[in-house]
Amino acid sequence: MNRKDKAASGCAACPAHHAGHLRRLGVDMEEWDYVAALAGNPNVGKSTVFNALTGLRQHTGNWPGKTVSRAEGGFVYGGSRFKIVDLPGTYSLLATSLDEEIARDFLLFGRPDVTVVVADAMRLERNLNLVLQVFEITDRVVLCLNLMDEAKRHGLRVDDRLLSRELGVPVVPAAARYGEGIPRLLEEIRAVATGEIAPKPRRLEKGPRALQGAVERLVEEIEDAFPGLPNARWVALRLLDGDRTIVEAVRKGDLGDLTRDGPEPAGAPRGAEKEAR
Ligand SMILES: Nc1nc2c(ncn2[C@@H]2O[C@H](COP(=O)(O)OP(=O)(O)O)[C@@H](O)[C@H]2O)c(=O)[nH]1
Ligand SMILES: [Mg+2]
Repeated sequence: MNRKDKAASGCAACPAHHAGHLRRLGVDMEEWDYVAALAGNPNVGKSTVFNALTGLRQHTGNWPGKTVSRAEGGFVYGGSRFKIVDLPGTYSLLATSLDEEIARDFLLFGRPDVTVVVADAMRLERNLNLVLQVFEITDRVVLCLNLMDEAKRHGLRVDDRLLSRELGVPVVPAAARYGEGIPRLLEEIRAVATGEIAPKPRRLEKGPRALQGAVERLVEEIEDAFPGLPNARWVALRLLDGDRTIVEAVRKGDLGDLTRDGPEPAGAPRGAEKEAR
């Protein structure tokens, strides 16, 4: 579908209009205002969404120090430059595989301004597992409900508005292969990244009081030991759960190094030129 045609028929207030102002930067991305991460199960159309947003070319390389390949690219939208990082496809963020570890560490320590979780509308229940895990790490989530064409073809209807209310984050139905939903996805990415929209993702219950107390005590200790570390609460929960890599990182004292191990070069101009909200 041609974006310009769509834009011409839309009004200035609707997402299709803004899509007309999408400028794909492909690999030509040296500075950015916002970082967007793309997460999702394998084979849900993540790369298709990525390509629709950035143009066909993507910069691929390996994650620092790891052999798993990584793609990043960029686009300009609504007057801001976005860098978008395609995370390895995973079913969970429990870090039982290298892919999961990379995806998790980027969300935790790379601190993207917005995380787009791409989900398969045909297999929503299975996909929601990852969605809920991402909610534990960050508020700034947009859910892209992809493969809607397939879902429709199989007579499956998804009430995206109800889903959005239940989950507490924007939900964008899409058929990325045909460019459907991309204009609205761009708009939600912008709104969440800039803070114009503040999603309130549904979290799992806090658990029993004893657990809450233990988490609070641990958070204090973690923050003392690793000043400035984001997501100390999440780290505390993983420690209580006996997460091997996190336990090891705390023991060795290099938990903070996970941040530097992320895909962004030190001193990158992240957020340096953020627009007024
Ligand atoms: N029918 C349909 N197929 C899609 C859509 N989006 C992606 N695909 C196809 O799904 C397959 C997996 O897509 P890909 O982007 O590689 O998924 P990834 O593994 O999540 O990166 C490819 O054959 C895509 O062409 C969509 O919206 N509708
Ligand atoms: Mg892919």
